[in-house]
Amino acid sequence: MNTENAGFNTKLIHGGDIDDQFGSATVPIYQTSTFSFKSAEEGAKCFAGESDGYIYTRIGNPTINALEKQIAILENGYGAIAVSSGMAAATTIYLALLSSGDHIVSTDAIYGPSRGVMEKQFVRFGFQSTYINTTDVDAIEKAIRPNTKMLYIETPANPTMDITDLKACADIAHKHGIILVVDNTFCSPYLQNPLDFGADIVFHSMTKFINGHADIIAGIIITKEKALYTQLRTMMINLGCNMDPHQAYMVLRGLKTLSIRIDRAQENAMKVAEFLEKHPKVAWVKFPGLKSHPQYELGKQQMKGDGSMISFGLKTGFEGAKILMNNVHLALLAVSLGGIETLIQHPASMTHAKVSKEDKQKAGITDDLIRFAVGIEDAKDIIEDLKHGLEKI
Ligand code: LCS
Repeated sequence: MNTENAGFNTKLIHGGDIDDQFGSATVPIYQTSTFSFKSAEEGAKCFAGESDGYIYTRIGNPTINALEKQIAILENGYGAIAVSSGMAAATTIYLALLSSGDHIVSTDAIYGPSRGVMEKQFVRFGFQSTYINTTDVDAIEKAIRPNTKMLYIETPANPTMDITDLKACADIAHKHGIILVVDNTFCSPYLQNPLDFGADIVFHSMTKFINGHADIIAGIIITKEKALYTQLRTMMINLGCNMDPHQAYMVLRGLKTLSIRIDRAQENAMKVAEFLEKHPKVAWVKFPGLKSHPQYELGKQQMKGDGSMISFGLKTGFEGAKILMNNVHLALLAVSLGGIETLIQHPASMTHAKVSKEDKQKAGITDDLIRFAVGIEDAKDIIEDLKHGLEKI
């Protein structure tokens, strides 16, 4: 079926490849490392890029390719490159597009390792980075240097839930001739399409909403144009951080229910956020659906929904948070997010533990911040669980 003019949900179900050979309703798993050529001439043509036949799974594979095509369609991109994890996506982008002496400007409150790898590992290769609060558009302008090559943002940011203006970032990036990269993990293509606002590259940890079932680690990079696509694909092939065909099959399976999972999770999240905001032991709540969110209006403009991630703090700080985390039973005390189950975690001591105390403070990753990833259970049970845990404080 041609889904070019179809709606998002139809594209989710019918946007991918179909099996012409046997009419299989799902994309088959081509669990192979290599592909045979019909002749020496055909093999030579494949290697010369004159034929688009498959060669070797690190380079390309029909199951992986079906996922790449479908995500590229959902993000309105030119093409997509599937990789082994969200971190593989981030590091492939850094390594493909930055050289020694180049500088990036990035959101300070991003997933800890996306920042840690730059500041602690890639600094050895001469990469320079500045981390700022990207909700402040003027601060972005000020942070750009003559050697800045990339503006890298996460919106909403993990774990502060700060929302950065996509259109303003695209305008700044293009005025300065730099590339805008957006980590779209917290929204998925269902809730936000950064390429439509002018971003050059979008990536996802598909471990989260896109796969959605807490059983796979995976990532994907989507580009607006062919040139960046080719550069990134070449780096992925050479780094060898390709996806496995079985992994791609699992993600294709999870992807089909993306919109109905998110619809339920964000409906639950709204109820949970409202409950928390009214609770006497809760000091503050940050959720894009609450009018109290500092970038509420911006969120409504660039996101198609509020998502299901909530940050909040207790009046009793980290001591209270520990009691809460030790006394919830439905919510799993676990990192990750975007799955069908509700998770609770403490970023300052878990996902962002390796960010220095001073940088955490500056980025708003305070000691009292609890991150709550709302799942698709019944809202009343999630709220009951929180109520019970909060009573113990
Ligand atoms: N980007 C964001 C926004 C993330 O939240 C994560 C993982 C990654 C990239 C990396 O993806 P991965 O390699 O794990 O597929 N976030 C995690 C989190 O918040 N808790 O556990 C993992």
